[in-house]
Amino acid sequence: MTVATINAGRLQRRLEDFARIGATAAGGVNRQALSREDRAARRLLAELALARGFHVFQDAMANLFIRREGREDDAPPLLIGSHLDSQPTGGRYDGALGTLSAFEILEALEDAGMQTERSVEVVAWTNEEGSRFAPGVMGSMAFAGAADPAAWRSLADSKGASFADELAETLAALPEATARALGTPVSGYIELHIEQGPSLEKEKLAIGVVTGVQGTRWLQVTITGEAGHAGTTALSYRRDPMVAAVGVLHALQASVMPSDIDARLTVGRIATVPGSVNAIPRAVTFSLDIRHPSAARLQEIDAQVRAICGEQCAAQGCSVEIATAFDMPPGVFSPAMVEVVQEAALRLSLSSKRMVSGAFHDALFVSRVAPTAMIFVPCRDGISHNETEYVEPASVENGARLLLEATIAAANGPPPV
Ligand code: HGY
Ligand code: MN
Ligand code: MN
Repeated sequence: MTVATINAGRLQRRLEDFARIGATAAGGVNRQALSREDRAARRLLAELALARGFHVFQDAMANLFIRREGREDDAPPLLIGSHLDSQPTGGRYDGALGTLSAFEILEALEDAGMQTERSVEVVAWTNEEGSRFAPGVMGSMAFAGAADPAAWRSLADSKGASFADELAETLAALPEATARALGTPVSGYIELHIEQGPSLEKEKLAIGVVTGVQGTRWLQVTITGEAGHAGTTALSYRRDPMVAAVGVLHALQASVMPSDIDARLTVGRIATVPGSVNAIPRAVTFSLDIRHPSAARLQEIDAQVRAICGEQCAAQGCSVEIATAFDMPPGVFSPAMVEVVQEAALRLSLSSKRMVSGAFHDALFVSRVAPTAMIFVPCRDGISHNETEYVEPASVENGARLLLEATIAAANGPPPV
């Protein structure tokens, strides 16, 4: 047995190989959950795993698991990984870095002939992004028993594709994967991910030791007025939902983030019905992604949204409906598993700081059923959910080296509680 080390060149090539699946002209990826491109990436990973003699499993949510046996074969494995699905104009590192680095850990252990006490499994979670089918983190949420997948069967994407059909096709596309029960126990989970923010790069730090994730809530707002002729309907006769929507968005943008440095409010989608140039719309719908490290503040912002919608819609003679499409309270990771990551970073002399994640991750739901921690590495200018997302090769290597060191520590000896 030799000392396991990361093969940085192999990992970089893997990142490039996977970036070609769903590649966009601007250098990013469009590999949305349960799409043909997502299935192609899952197939490539499964084939790489089978070629190394690892076992491949998938559960009813198509979460994909790759297992390398440990000495205590029947003990719950240590789980490492992330996701392979992307935003429609996503970057080549969001999710893929953590998933492919985790696979590199299995290969490094195999190359060194190093056996761990507990088995180590790589996971690629289904639909982390939630962009094609909301909510996000579907696979890990179902794995943690925090949602019943049956509730999602009637979902369809913006083109009418059925979630149930796409899930079935994804499962059928990997006959080599052994079926496994949803929520099979694990001894712990460590996820490597890009920070998707600027702080590590600005502070010239190699690593973020992530202690938790802020809360996220997605609201779908529908404002209904009265359709009418664009040319003949004077102001006094209008009940224009777009005027109400503009009033709501202006009031929210002018108050929520300017008054609270930790608050985030984003309007990612807006649409009108019927969407005709020369018809006053009957209805306007828009999405709101609100986030805060404090659950209480998240609730206050939600209440502020509802109050402002009520005022602006009443002023325009419109009605409003607000649906909650996703509600993920803030979460804190296991101090013991965070300490495993922190001590590994110190052993490797990697500069680090502890931090809370602004983005949500699968780790948040997995932390409800197993001791969990995350590792962040810097990305250029903190840019993500953008085709120009980039990670320096040195940061890729730092992240993978730390994931290997933490994996060996967490897979041997008593599992962190
Ligand atoms: O939206 C998020 O926070 C995650 O990156 N999908
Ligand atoms: Mn991600
Ligand atoms: Mn993302």
